[in-house]
Amino acid sequence: MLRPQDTNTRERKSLNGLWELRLDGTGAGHDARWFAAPLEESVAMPVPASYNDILTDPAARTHVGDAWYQTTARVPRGWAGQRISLRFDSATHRAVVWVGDTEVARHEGGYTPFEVDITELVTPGEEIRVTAAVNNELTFQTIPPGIVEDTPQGRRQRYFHDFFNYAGLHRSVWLTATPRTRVEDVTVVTTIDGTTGVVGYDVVTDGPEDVTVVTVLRDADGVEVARAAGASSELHVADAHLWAPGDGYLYELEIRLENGGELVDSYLQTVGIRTVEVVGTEFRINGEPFYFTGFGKHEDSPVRGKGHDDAFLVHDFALMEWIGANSFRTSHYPYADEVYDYADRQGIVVIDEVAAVGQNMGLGGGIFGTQGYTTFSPETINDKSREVHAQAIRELFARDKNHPSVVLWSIANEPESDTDAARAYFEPLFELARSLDSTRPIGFVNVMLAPHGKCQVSELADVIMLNRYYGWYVNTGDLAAAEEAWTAELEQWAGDGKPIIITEYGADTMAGLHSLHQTPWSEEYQVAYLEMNHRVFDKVPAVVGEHVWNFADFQTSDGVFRADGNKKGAFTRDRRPKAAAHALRSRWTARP
Ligand code: GCB
Repeated sequence: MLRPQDTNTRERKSLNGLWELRLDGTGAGHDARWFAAPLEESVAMPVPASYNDILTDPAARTHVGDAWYQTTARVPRGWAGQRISLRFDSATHRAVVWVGDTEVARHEGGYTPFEVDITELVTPGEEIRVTAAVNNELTFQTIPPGIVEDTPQGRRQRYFHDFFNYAGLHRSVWLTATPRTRVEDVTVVTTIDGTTGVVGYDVVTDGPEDVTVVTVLRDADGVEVARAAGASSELHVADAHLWAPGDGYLYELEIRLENGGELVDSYLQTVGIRTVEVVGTEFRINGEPFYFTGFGKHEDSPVRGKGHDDAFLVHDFALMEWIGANSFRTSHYPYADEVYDYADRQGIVVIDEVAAVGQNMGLGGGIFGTQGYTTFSPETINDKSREVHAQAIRELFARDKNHPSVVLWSIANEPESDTDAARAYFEPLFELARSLDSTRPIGFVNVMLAPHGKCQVSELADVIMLNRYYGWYVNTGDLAAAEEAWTAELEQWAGDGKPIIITEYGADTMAGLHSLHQTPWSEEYQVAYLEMNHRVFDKVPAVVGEHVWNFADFQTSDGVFRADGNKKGAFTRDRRPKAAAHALRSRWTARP
């Protein structure tokens, strides 16, 4: 599925703005056909945004069930004869969509886009009513998993991951017009041959007309540097300007469909020429060893929750540049398309993660302890769950395959991985991921409960990714003991001969809390904790990256161990630096 674009042959219209919203905890709206008329008893709701924190009503914050969104839009009158589609960049966690009275789409998974051809249902120049029933329920058969409990006080959503279950239309909604004969998909793979950049591409077309494919590659100044013909071919760029960390140089590939010299469709694909490979314990980009500095992030901000916001996008990247971060992980789900576009442009490296988080009944909200279920079983996370997980992998890879910033896939965060059942669950998912993309390394993020020697899934991965909290959840306040235990474990992993990225290490810290002593929750402790970790990493050459947990404080579900959310940010939720941010800046900006 291609991105909505304005080109010589394509147009898009944003449906962002104020929609009508009505919450429906009982599912009554389907039977009552709420899609068939203007929504009653509705309130105004911005799109994109999570609906949870916008209003003052506590019922919206903890709502479980459907959230009915509705808007009207006029189809541009100039779109007659075009193929008209409706696209949601995301609907968390699933949606049923109607245009007028007609159901047009159903989509499962809260962080990837879906689109539907509505040409036959609309008349250019006329207004349409668009309704989406967006459901936020998590079960053992969803990604991520959860349980809806019926209590005397009503339905309650439980989940096993440590971030608030924000829901709604978190990203843009579009009407798009393309020619009926059109570019349907493109895959770009780049390699480097000496100083020549090789851009391989594969174009899929659809539609009634007989067309030929012509591709034109232009540099950042718009100067044509290569041209080819055919749906599948290679372009050669002499003295290529490579895409590299810190140097987000992008070419633009125009894919032209032509019929007798006439332009039928034109789609623009940005291209960064770079290679990624794992060699021994090195993670190489363009043949050079790369060391990741940065964070696990969240899409999270006050008021808008997980709603995408360009102001926070640009501000967060500015803070990452200030602090010397060259990379981040999209913990724990695919982020908005705009984030990857901007990472491409800024030369920021991305570990792209599937929303498979919380598949571990030994953990809840970041805390060890049994959740009272068996993780993988016919009654809990089962074959059906794995099929949903597989689809989430397919959709993520299809969406993000052409981003040069994406150098590594993470297919799960902290699943149970020390049992035969876990191994059986993950083996086919690794096979699937490899069949979809042979150009990038593939891994998953290992949890402390499955240390070296116990983890049965790590051997399937190209890169070892470890989340470890020595000095926080274990050896709390005792950094000397933490350092010894952490060093011992890390040295065991180093023996596997693979690159190791520390994908999480962090300590909750209340901004403004100070202490003379090594007191957990103080700003001084966070700094000392990070310094201890860095001493450990610097002793182990196989460590090729450090991602602090987290970039910023973020909202979670309620719990006695969370004070208005998780406080492990180097920045507060409103992006003010804690002492740790200055300490990280000293370390990271001193790197060559
Ligand atoms: C983890 C999880 C992350 C939590 C973090 C914590 O291991 O991957 O989602 O937020 O720990 O702070 O407990």
